[in-house]
Amino acid sequence: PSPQQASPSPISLTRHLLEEQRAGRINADLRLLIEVVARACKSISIAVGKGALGGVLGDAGSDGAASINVQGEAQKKLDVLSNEILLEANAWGGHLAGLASEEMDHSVPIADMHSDAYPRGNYLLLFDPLDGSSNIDVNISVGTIFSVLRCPEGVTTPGDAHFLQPGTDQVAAGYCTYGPSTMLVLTIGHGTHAFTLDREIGSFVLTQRGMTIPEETKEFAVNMSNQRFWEAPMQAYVGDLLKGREGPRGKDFNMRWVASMVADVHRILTRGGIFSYPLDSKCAAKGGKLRLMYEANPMAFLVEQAGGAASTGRQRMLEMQPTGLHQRVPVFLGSKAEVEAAVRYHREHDLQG
Ligand code: P6P
Repeated sequence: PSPQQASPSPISLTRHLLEEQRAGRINADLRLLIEVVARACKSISIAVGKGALGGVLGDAGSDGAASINVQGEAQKKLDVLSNEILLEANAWGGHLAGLASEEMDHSVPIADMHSDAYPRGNYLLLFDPLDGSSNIDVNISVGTIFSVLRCPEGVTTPGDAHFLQPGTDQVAAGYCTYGPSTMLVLTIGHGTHAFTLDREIGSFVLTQRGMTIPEETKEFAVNMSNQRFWEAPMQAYVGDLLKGREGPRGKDFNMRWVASMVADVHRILTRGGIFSYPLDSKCAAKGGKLRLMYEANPMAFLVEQAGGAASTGRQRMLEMQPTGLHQRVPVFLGSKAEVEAAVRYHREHDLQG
């Protein structure tokens, strides 16, 4: 076909980000930071994809002693490897002032990571390097989740407190899901877009511009084995879902639970649904199970940019004022009308006192 008729060439992540920069929606520093994170995710994808052949399955730690992270969870070798890949990739990029990880007790100022030979940037990067890693050993999809905040003016060596900004302050957020295909899903505040890794050329290619979550759904995602530990409003909400069309919701629901947040959220961004990890009596003392800064907030940004909603059950997730780097929160996110229904059960319960 003539050049005019040639099928449009695939849009790489690099080209997409350059177009966003030309449109004034992103600056060069943030564009380059996202490229660095995407490159690190490609390396993690390769490590995850090797499975048992890579010698990186199983628990981290040496001579039988488990390695326990700040969450009190046994680290997998791939948790540690993924964290190291992200640290190394970002140490010299020059776009960051500091970074924080689920796998590290405290945040790390870039200044501490290398000499002043490299320029520091104005961004703070937070990430869960390999979420759902307990699924690695059974070959179920896992993912990397990241969030980008601005470093406060005049702060050259940020500490943990400088990261404690509400989700509405995020300038970018995304995840990379290592599934049948490796996909990067990203927002910079102008829609949520999906890129699929083309392994032959080693580039992420735009495969879904403007992901949109259907307002209504018939699919919910929750770990039902916790039902007896839930608060009353959650018991009532799910109890009514399970009554199906004969119940007050007037329709039958299906259930999915991968127990890998990135996989569950990707399904919801793709076809709708509601994801919930509510308070239960086992995790209530800690505030919930999932972490606010590098799981709930980036996912909430992506979901809202795709027309969905994200709540703690009692307030908009992105408006939560963080009090701790590894703070946990209850999470309801996905199809807007369904999240609003779940919030209604909580509001009505709380009003009854
Ligand atoms: P449960 C994985 O460990 C994780 O942090 C999320 O990815 C996932 O949604 C959740 O915990 C699964 O929790 O209690 O069902 O194993």
